Amino acid sequence: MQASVEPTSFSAEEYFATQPPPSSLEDTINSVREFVARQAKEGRNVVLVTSGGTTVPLELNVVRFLDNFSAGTRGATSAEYFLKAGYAVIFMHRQFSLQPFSRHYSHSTNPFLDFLEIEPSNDGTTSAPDICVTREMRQDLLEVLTAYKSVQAAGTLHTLTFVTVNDYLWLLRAVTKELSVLGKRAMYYLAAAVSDFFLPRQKLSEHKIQSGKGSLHIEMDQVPKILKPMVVEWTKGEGFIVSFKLETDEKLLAPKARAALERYGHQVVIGNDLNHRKYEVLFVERKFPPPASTGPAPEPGTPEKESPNSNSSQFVETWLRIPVSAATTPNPTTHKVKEIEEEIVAELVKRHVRWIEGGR
Ligand code: 9Z3
Repeated sequence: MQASVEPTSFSAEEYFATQPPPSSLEDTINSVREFVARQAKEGRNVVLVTSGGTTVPLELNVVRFLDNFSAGTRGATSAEYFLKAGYAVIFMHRQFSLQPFSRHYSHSTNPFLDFLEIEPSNDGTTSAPDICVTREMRQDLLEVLTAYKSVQAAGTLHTLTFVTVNDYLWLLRAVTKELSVLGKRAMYYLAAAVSDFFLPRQKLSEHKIQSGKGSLHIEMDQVPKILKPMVVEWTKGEGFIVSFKLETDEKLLAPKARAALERYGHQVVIGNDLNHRKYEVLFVERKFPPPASTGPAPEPGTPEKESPNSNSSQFVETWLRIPVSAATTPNPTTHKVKEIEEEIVAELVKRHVRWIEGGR
């Protein structure tokens, strides 16, 4: 095989045969196996939530890298609502991106030091002063802390970390295979923003790319489309798989989401426009029963365009919206904004129940 010479597009199989796994993969697999076995024994459904953006290093000793946009809000927020709905959650996220519960006190938007105050000891002794939470923040913190502690006590959240797109792909395959033992009771919620391009290990410069030669030209290869093997091989068609489609041109959302669904054969694509993602998303699902396939599956690496067979009458498209004001202005009584993830998760839980019961 010539894959290490000039590969231009990898199948998933070629990718895993030529790119090295992260060094901690074995330990991760063991921890996931144990988590899944415990949840199965305790009768919980499990959802894998992926979250945050992947990087593509340009050098082996990394100084520069390409990044995909995502703060991790969608994934971290959704994970909380899945936990609230009784799911156990495997939260696979980009290192340092937002996490369930602690996301409420992100250092940039709501630094926790700002709602702590020092109370001098008033018992006349020289004992150390106390640290208190300000009155305005007390109720809010109590709610978040209570939910966090109860999830910790129940042991229903398992957190994994990735940085590069290579870490992500290896982890996704390994975790999916472990989770697939639950069959239909497993859900896969793929909210991470994953690079479409990467530099294979064989093409990576070992040391920092030098600037002496003027402009920089890099040719990247296409990341393999892993949804198809995920549906067919890793989960054997049993898992309930939800992917996200991110666009900046809203006109492309529906056709691209339909094309992804048709091409990979999973259950739901949620389309979101970068600038409106906090208050509207588009659910795209196949009508049931699905029409007979009219052609062979495309070759790996084929661009994801709408096929001539694709027509919108094969799909159900539903906009899920919350008022912009509710998503951006805190409610005066609760001091909270409405989060669209609450609605997204509620809709998916209903569909997952139907999926488990053997409906569509
Ligand atoms: C998403 O579309 C997520 O909803 C966002 C969340 C990345 C927009 P934030 O974390 O952002 O709230 O800041 N994720 C999927 C993006 C993606 O890479 N999709 C692939 C594509 O569009 C398909 S799997 O081609």
